[in-house]
Amino acid sequence: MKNIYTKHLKTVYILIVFLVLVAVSSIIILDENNKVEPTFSMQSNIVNNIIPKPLNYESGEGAFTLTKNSSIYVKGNTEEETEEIVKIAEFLKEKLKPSTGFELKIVKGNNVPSGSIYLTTVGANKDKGNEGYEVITTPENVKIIGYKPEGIFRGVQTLRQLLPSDIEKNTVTADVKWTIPVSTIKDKPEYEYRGVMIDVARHFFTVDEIKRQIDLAAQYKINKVHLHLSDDQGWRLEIKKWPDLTNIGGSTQVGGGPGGYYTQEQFKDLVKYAAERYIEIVPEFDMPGHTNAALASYGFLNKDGQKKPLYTDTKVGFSSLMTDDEKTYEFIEDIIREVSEISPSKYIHIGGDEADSTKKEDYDYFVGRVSKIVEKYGKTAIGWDPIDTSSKINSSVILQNWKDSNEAARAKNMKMIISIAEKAYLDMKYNENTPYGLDWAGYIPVETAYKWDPTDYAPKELVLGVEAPLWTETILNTEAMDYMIYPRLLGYSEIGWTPKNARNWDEYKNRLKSQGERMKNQGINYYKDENIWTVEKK
Ligand code: TNX
Repeated sequence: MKNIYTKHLKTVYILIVFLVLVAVSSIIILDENNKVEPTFSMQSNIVNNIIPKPLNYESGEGAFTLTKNSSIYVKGNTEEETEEIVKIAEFLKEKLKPSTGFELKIVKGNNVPSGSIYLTTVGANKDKGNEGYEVITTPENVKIIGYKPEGIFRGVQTLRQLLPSDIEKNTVTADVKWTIPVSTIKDKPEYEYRGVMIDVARHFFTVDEIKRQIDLAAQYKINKVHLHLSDDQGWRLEIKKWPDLTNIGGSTQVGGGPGGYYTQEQFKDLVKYAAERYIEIVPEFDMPGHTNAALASYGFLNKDGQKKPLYTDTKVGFSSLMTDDEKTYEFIEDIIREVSEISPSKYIHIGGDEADSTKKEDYDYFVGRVSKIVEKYGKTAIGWDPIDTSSKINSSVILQNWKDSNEAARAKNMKMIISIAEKAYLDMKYNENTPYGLDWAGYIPVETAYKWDPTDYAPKELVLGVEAPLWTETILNTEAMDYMIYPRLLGYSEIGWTPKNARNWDEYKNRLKSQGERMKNQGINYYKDENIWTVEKK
């Protein structure tokens, strides 16, 4: 009797477990295909899926619904600030339009009716800093408040992620209810410099291709896009005084393709596009090594007065500017002057890496002198290590640390941008099957890319922020670029934004998983890591 009873119990137990499993997996699959209307529990899930993870959030009951009758209200502390916020409202409106089909009205004022979004700096606390914000959602309104418009812009990126992932589709999706869960998010970044670098020298990418990357990175609150504008294989920015830099030096790329360059007008257009997304373009001219494209453009830069042949291979370390010739410094000053006139960034990156054909004492003198030219034009110089080892370099220069060797920078109290190759190089393959990229610094799976902190490499007070560089020796098109950048950039953005003690891989993994649908809707060719997107792998 007792035995039969136990047997029964077991069967019932197994049946229950089975039913629960079926129910759970069907929810997950429906969620993946986005076929179900969000329920409240899934909406609060949305609050928990934001990347980079906000500092603080509380979810409540109910939801705000965006409809075609919603408006975006804006109000700044001054008329000028209001105008700036109007531009952010226009950005938001344009982001919401393709999938909702709504032509949201933008209204100046604070008499916000129910059903509307309100963007404001009025009454914001200074301790939010330039990029901090709050997104306060009630069933009636969504209010984004920042101390500066920049903070509102960062908050707008959070708002996008609070809406169902269909919001990122570029065609009208009529059957979706555009809800935002009731919640209060208070947020601000850990580090002020959160960058991505694109090497447009090894392979050239058009203005539109770079704009697309800027727009995609902005949603994850990246605020610097560093352009590597010159290297052995190409010079990519028009310099009016020295037109052959682009006519000759810009005429090729790795593998011998046609290359290309940005005119100063195009560069200004890029800068403006980035600034509308509160992203600063950081221009780099790599020197004294990595300069063959310049040496091939002008004979006077060479000892024998002869132009070097153009170079389309990938090996490095063979080229050097003449560090003991005044013509070199006049030439560099022309470049710095022209760039500082069209680049509002406070930084100019002067390279300084792998100058294997420059004697150490010449290198030290050269980088010191060039950093002074940068200062003369009101800018701060950034350089790759070993720039910090020059006795002519002090804490007015920023080190971009790509090797784990920053003792000199520490000793001099130099600020650092952490870009350690083994963790942060977007051109490193994910694993042996990755169709693009290099592996000299090892493979960087999505997990490795996430599991580090800048303070593993430098004392916190010296860390300006983090940057993930994409070198493009093997990157020929947007498809490959997307694949290497995404999804790793989401992790880097979070490392720069979210404090170390609030980050955890197991929890991040779930948020990353839910971002897959958004990236897909945006047409990003992201790497679908099997450890994260298991359901899609049927
Ligand atoms: C090293 S990182 C370089 C680049 C290459 C890259 C390839 C650095 C400052 N220099 O010139 O493109 O490796 O991963």
